[in-house]
Amino acid sequence: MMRRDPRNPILAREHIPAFTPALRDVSSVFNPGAIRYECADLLMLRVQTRSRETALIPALVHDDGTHTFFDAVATIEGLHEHPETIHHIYDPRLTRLDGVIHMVFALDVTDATGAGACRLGVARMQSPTQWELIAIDPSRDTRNGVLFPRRFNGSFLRLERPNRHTRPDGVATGAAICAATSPDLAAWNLGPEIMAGRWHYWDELIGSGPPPVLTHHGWLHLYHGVATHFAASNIYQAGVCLLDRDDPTRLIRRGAMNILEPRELYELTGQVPNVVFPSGIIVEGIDADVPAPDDAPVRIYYGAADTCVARAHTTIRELLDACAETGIALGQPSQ
Ligand code: BMA
Repeated sequence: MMRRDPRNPILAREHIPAFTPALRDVSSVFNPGAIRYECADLLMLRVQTRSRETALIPALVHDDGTHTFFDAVATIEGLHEHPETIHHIYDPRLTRLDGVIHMVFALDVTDATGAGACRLGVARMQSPTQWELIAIDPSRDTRNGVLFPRRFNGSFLRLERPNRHTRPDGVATGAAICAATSPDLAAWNLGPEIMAGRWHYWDELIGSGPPPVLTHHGWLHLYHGVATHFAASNIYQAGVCLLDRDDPTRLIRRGAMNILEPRELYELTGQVPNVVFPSGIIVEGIDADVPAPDDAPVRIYYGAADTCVARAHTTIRELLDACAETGIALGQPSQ
């Protein structure tokens, strides 16, 4: 149902140009945001250097599978006016809103009290390498933010995954995808929980993947799930659900199975082993905010083992079918 691209991994560390000395011989490139732009797929890559700092680097993946870079890393004007200390910026997710590409991204910060936290920021594209910060929301520790491509009842809508649990190593994490609304893309009011992790199954911890895609049946939403019950390491997989067309805070269906799991070497081994992390979705032929036909081909970009970028191919119909898949009688995961 998901066909891996024969060219996988389509982007790897050795492809990243050394725009600056720090980008010479980078360690990894993964979890790109993706959107159709000027007859190609625009990816916003998360690149990690050997100092374990991150840079966001835009690239175009052309329809013949080749890629090109711009002449610089992406900069976000206004970022440094944020009062907290920013250490990392990562997990960029791209949405076209009112004709302009917007990026939601996560930031690791140290707040005014000296505590570590994760924030979500929103920026608007001026060019693939130049972005303008709209705001960083300091109100809560949250991540995995994705923006819908339209307003609902006059408000912007995003999905996010508040960090409400503390792992044994002290890192905050979360197990539920929630909705948040905003009048201005700057202040976000946390709304209802849409779905939670399913303990014992493939998606115990969850978070949004790419922004939801409108179909004739509702909003298709890819998410990542983490199975934490393996002794050696967590396993990151991709899954899909369907949200109500008029009220996307309402879950309609959620497949019992993952739709992609680490199996190839480039997914099984790397900086973080056993990771497929969906982060970009492009529906062929659909550029605007109109429902995707059931037979439309879909390209999914994902981070593999936090080391490289891979791609998988499917269709809207196959994703819709996956939302209806059930498990075995005993272990039927509940929504
Ligand atoms: C998550 C994010 C992802 C990453 C995954 C596995 O928390 O940081 O970007 O792929 O962990 O390390």
